[in-house]
Amino acid sequence: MQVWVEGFFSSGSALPVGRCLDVIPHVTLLEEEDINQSTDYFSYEHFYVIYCKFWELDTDHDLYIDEQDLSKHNDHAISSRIIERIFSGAVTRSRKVPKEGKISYADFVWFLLSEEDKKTQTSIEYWFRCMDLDGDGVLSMYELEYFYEEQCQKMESMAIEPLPFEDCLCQILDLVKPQCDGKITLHDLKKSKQANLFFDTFLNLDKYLDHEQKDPFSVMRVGENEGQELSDWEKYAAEEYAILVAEEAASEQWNDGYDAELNSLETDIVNGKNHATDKRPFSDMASEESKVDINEYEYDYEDDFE
Ligand SMILES: [Ca+2]
Ligand SMILES: [Ca+2]
Repeated sequence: MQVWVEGFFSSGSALPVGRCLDVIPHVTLLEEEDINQSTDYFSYEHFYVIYCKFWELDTDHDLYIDEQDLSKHNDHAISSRIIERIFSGAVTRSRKVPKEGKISYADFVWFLLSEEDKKTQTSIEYWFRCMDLDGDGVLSMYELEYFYEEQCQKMESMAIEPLPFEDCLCQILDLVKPQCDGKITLHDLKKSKQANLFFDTFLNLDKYLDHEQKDPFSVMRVGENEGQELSDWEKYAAEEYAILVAEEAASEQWNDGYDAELNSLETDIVNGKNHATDKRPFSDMASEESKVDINEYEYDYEDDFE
C-alpha cells in the first residue's frame, strides 16, 4: 500500500485538502475492497491524515518540506535539535544529507508514524539514530544532556521549573535499566517497553509534560495490555481523522450558507430591497469550527452592498 501512496505523490499530483475525500476512495477501491478494515498498512483514513498533515506544512505545495516547515508540526512541539538531526541525513531514506535541506513526503510518513507511536520497533530505531550524535550505536550521557538542555530552556521560557539533568537521568535509567552503566543501547530501549516516555523526555516537550501529569501507576501499566488495544498510531489517526472530517463538513456548511446568502442578496438587489435595515447576523450561519473571519465578511458585505 505504501508503494502506491508514494507513487501517487511522486507523480507530482497536488490536491487541495478538500479534494482528497473525493479522489482517494476510487484509488483505494482499485486495491482492495475492505482496505479500511486492515491496520497492517495504511488505510484510507491513515493516508488522509498523513496527507493533510503534510499539506499544512508544505505551504508552497512542491511536495518537499524544509527544516522550518517541519518545526511547525504540532505547534513547535518537537525540539529544534532533533529536527536538525532529521535534516542531517541521520534518518532519511537514502542515508544521505537531504538535497537542498528538504525532505520528501515519504520521509515525512516515516517521521509522523515515528512521532505518533514511539513504541514500535521502527520508531525506536528512528529516534535512536537521531539521538546517537556520534553514530557509535549507544546513547551516552552527553547525548542525553544535549537534547535535555533544549527541553530545559523551553520549560524555563514557559515559567516551568525543569528537573535538574541529574534527577532526570536517575528517572530515565530507572525506566530503561540499561545493561551497561552510562550507555543506553537500542536493545535496552526495545526491552524496556517505555521507549515513548524515554524519547518524549528528550524531544517532545508537550508529550513529556503530559506524561509527567499522569498517574505513575498508569504509566507503569503501559505494555501490560500490549496487542489488545489500538496502537498509539491508530488512536492518533482516528482522532485526527474525526477532526479533519468535522472541519471539512463545517467549511462545506459555511460555504453553502455563504452561497445562499449571496444569492438572496442578489435577488433582493434586483428587487430594490434595502439591506442596511434587515441584515441577518452572519454568525448565525458559521459553526464554531469555521475558520472564516466573520468580521472580514461583514466588512466586505457592507462595502459591496450598501
Ligand atoms: Ca514545500
Ligand atoms: Ca552515541
